[in-house]
Amino acid sequence: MTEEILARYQQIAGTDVVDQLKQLAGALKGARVVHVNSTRYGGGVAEILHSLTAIKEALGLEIRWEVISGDENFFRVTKAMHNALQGFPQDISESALRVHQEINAQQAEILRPVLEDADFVFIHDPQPAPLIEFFPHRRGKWVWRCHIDLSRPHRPVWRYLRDIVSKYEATIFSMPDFTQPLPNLQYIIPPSIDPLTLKNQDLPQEEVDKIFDRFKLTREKPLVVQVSRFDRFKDPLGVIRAVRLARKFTPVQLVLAGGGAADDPEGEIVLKEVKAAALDDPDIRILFLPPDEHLTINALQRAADVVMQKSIKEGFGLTVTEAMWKGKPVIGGDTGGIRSQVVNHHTGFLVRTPEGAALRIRYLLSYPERRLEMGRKARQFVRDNFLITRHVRDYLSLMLALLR
Ligand code: UPG
Repeated sequence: MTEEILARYQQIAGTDVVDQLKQLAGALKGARVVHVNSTRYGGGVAEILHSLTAIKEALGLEIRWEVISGDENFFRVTKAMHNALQGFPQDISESALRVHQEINAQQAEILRPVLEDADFVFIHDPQPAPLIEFFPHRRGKWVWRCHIDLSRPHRPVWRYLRDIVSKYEATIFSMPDFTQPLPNLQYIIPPSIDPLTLKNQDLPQEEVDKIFDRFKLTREKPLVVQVSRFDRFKDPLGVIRAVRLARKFTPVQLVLAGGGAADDPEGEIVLKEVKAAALDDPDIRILFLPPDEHLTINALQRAADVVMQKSIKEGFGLTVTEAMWKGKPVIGGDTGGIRSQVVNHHTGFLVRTPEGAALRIRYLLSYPERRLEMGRKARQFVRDNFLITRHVRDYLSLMLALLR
């Protein structure tokens, strides 16, 4: 089974790539690796951890994925922290920070048997970051993995988090722009997608076509799609505005598909705002999907003529990578990790405003040949840079470097 999985990756990424992974994993045989984050379903971090743990296991590593739990209050505080770290100033009180510490103290006791003995512990994002404070006698190497755009954090909140993440042996960021003055080793590892999952595997055309009937979409108008959690950083209102501007010149319909994540309590509020903005517009569909609708997302991305990710802040943007892998040029916000994927005018377009996005929608819909050509380049760019095999290689190399 294991060899079978690796052979499938080999077909896509090449023999050399998988051989190198086996060699690196061989040098780490017996090492106990644990990843910790704050949700098992919904959002990019969970998406990555599902694949990362599966492929590392296939390579023979002893790997676990643990999820901390917290109450509503905890996730309200951590979402405010997330917003502040991506540059939206937030007032976070001392008592709110105490909630962050207290829940982590409780979770540390639950996870103690696993974390105390691990050789490598990867803690994802700010929610579980304080766990390290409760392991003064840890024996393994602890690494903090940041998934968000930390280029311009709200200072008071960053100062609080900086004191915590300074205790880790190393930190990982998705782009050089996000690194900060820290006393530990900083690594740059961009995220990735897994080409073998339901979300990204090839689909028969009938499967793609079903989307039109299921969601009552017309085949008469080109389809623009944005897939995202309902989060203001993803600018769903900007997407609606862009499509409305574009359709003054060319017919177009829009699907905004999203779901919630257990660690994101703002989703419902933003969804309401989006529904209010779309009102009863017959050419705008708002889809709130359960977190396991991977095939639906896959089909929607394939059915789209144009995929958008008009974020105003983005750590990386797996939805961009997913669409590019399906041969779609992406119109993406000129920000964060989207810049490392969308090579302007080659694999898509970078935009700053709804007006700019509308112009690019019209362009891509007017020149189908260009759309196909950019889509081909986009797929190749993902194959070369953003597949899970590259991601695992980076993790294995980092672990080996930390052992030296
Ligand atoms: N998704 C679904 N269903 C939905 C909506 C989203 O399955 O209804 C998936 C989507 O296909 C993708 C993931 O959820 O696989 C979303 O990932 P991403 O686009 O990366 O956004 P975030 O959830 O915001 O993830 C955080 C960062 C992001 C970074 C990611 C991994 O904000 O910038 O790429 O972590 O580092």
